[in-house]
Amino acid sequence: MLYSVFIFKNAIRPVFYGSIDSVEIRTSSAQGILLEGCISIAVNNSSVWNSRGSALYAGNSQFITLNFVTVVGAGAGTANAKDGIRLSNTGATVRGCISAYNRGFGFHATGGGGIVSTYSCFYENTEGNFEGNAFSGTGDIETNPWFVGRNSGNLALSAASTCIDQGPANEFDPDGTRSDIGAYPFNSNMVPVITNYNPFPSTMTNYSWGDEVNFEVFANDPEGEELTYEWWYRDVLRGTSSQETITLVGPEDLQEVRLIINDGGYLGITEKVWSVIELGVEERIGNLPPTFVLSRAYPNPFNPSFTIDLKVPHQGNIELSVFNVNGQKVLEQSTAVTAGYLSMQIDGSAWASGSYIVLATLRGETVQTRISLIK
Ligand SMILES: [Ca+2]
Ligand SMILES: [Ca+2]
Repeated sequence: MLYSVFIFKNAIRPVFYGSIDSVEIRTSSAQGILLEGCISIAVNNSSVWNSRGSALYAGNSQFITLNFVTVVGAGAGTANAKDGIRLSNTGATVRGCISAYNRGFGFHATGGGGIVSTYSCFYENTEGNFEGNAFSGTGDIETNPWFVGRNSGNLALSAASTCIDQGPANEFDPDGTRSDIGAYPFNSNMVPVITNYNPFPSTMTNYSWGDEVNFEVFANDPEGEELTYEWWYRDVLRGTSSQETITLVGPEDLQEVRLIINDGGYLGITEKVWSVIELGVEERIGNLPPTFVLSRAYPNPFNPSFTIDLKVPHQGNIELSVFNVNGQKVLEQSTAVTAGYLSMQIDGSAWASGSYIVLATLRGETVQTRISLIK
């Protein structure tokens, strides 16, 4: 979020011509956008919310164009009347703009000739919507723009907004309808809906490295648009249909398989993520692993005790220790073992909620895992 935009004629590198595109200014301590002594500046698809001064001020400039600009809450944090759009000795075009809930006027022009706004929305400005040489013109409305979150600075239009499809004709609109008034067009495109998926649940706990897993999703689009699919695993695109077989590989103990479903329309994406947690090594019954392995710690989170599964290549003593996140040792024990697979249950009932690191050492080989206690 930007603080403010100031363009002055006496700046070190003056900008007299140009455009300000898609800027969002939130809680500026002065004017949100201040244009002074410019020749020709366009402000496009931009918004100012809760500026302490006027949201958009232009003075002593030849020509300012405001296209699809939303200004809300000017005069925030002050008792002074501050306007949404304030022009002084400046020619201007105002079209497709929203000026609402400002402490002063919605549109206030002094000096120069009359300026007529078009296809714009003015609403709930404390002093009034128009003042001085500012006048309402073709297509203007004075009804509630129904922002998604006026108090949080989310100035997107909600489905109830009267600004939808009321902007200038023959302008770009992302969902292909008539343009909407304001900086943020309403998205009438409904995203794809997932009706079923495999594996279920999407938090996967009982899989091992090397497993081939069949992923599958059933989805449709409310408007019936054709869907495309992208399966991503370990930053690689694995497939583009509604199902994909993916071989899980190590060594991280937390991985994600991510599916992106796209209807091809404006913001028409639904994502689905499978989390692969605490993968064990591949089980091969009858073949002991050549190294000491901690294959699983479960349940995770646990309360009050959990179990670790170990694969032990030779006999010896397992030195087990558990640390909390502050590095303090909360458990230490030594257990004589023989070669094979074994499980050890660990009691954490005396511990505080939090993450713990479990270390097990056998003949100088240390394995570890992380586990959480939630009380
Ligand atoms: Ca529209
Ligand atoms: Ca759709």
